[in-house]
Amino acid sequence: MQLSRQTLSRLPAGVHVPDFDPTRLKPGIVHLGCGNFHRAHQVAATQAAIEQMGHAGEDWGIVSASMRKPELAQTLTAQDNLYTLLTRAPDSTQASVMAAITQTVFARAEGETLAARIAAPLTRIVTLTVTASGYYLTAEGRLDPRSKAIVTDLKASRPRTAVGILARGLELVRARGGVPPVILCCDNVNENGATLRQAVMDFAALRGDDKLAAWIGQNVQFPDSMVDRIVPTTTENDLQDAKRLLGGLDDAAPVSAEPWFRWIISNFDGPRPLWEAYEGTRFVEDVGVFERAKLQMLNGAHMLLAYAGGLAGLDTVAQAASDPALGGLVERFMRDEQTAGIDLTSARLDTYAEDLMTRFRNPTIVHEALRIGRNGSAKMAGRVLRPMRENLEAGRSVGGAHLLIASWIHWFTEHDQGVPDRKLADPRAETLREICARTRGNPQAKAQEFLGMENVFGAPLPDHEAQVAAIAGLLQRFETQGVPAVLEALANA
Ligand code: CS2
Repeated sequence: MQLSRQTLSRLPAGVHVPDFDPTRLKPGIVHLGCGNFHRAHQVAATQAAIEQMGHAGEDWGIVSASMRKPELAQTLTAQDNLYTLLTRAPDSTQASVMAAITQTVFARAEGETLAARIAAPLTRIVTLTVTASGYYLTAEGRLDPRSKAIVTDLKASRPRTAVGILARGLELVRARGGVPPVILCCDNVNENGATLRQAVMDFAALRGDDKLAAWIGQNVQFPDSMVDRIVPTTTENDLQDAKRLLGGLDDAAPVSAEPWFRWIISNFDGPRPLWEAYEGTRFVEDVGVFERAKLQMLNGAHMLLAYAGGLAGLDTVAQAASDPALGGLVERFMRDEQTAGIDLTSARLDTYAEDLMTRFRNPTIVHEALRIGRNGSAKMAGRVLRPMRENLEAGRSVGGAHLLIASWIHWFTEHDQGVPDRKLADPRAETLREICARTRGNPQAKAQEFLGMENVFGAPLPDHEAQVAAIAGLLQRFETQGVPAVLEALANA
């Protein structure tokens, strides 16, 4: 038997079930990017808010759009948009049934309907988790007018990209003379609210509608937010655990997450759910410092764990962070390099670093290197290059950043050499493949060309040639000594 509204009453004690009637929810939120992260983050906080708000909570159901996976929309629809959130601590798992989603749709098929939904008067907030690469930004954080998806969307009558769908939805609001919804970006992007606003304005302007661009700039709120919870892909083990905990009911779409949860949102005007009901949510004046700490220390360290770890055969974050050599290097990188420019006391930075290492090592969270490693070219600028640049300008060492970048490049070298499992999931895969083919056997030229990609690395780094040489040196050592031996040597240096 399947998890559904009908079978909700059969759930065993110990499972957290929604404390409201899901059929009474009206859609006040439209969400773009119905992935696991959304289902373990915004949905959980919205559910807690609905429970806390009584009658008023009924205004905050979520229409959630899957950007890439039609089957996810079907699966969730078949179980009345219910699913299990498995919160996994090292020694226990809590199952909670999530019921705040009222409808799941597939964005590609419904671009125009979705835009109309965004413009509907009931919709007060639009949230997004489409990943950093889903915005098609340059290294400077502007909409990349040369990216294929944007070029296509600009000509299309039905928008498919998040930015295109938002521009169209806001165009409809403006035409109707309505109050625009608040657009709340929940992705790991620097100054994510302001960046998204600019990207949507750029999209409108590129379509030739400068008036719409200006109207968006003046009338639509795009608060910044920092989101933090580690959420891996669903595994066979999750399906089995969900079934066991649900007393034998099948859930085809459970999500696992760590207990840690943070959502820091900059204050905005207008109605909203009482998200603070979910512990870890806070509204503040300025999200900047939290965002930098998270992007640099967590996401930056994740990239090093993913690339260097994956190359060394440590396929999950927990394995990589528990490896004495790599774990030590990552911790050093996080504390010595990735704290650059973060305006927090050293005591707070220390605690955050310590918490992060513990979270990374949580053995019940199976977070794959291959997955975190995706779309590196879109993640490099905000997470790695920004602190690296500041460290170089201040004369501090950047050995961890060199190792991270060299590992990323070596990933593509091994792909070029036909090593299995070195997939090239990246929006700039074609260019990266061409560079590798062109510079085969020449680490110096390869490092030079990679670092020369201005849409990834930005303007030349301080003392650029020295950075290229350091990275080329590592590439050479990877070839001759193998990655594990290089990590070992660096850790003991
Ligand atoms: C990860 C993030 O895949 C990635 O880029 O670094 O998804 C990370 O797990 C979350 O941002 C944690 O909050």
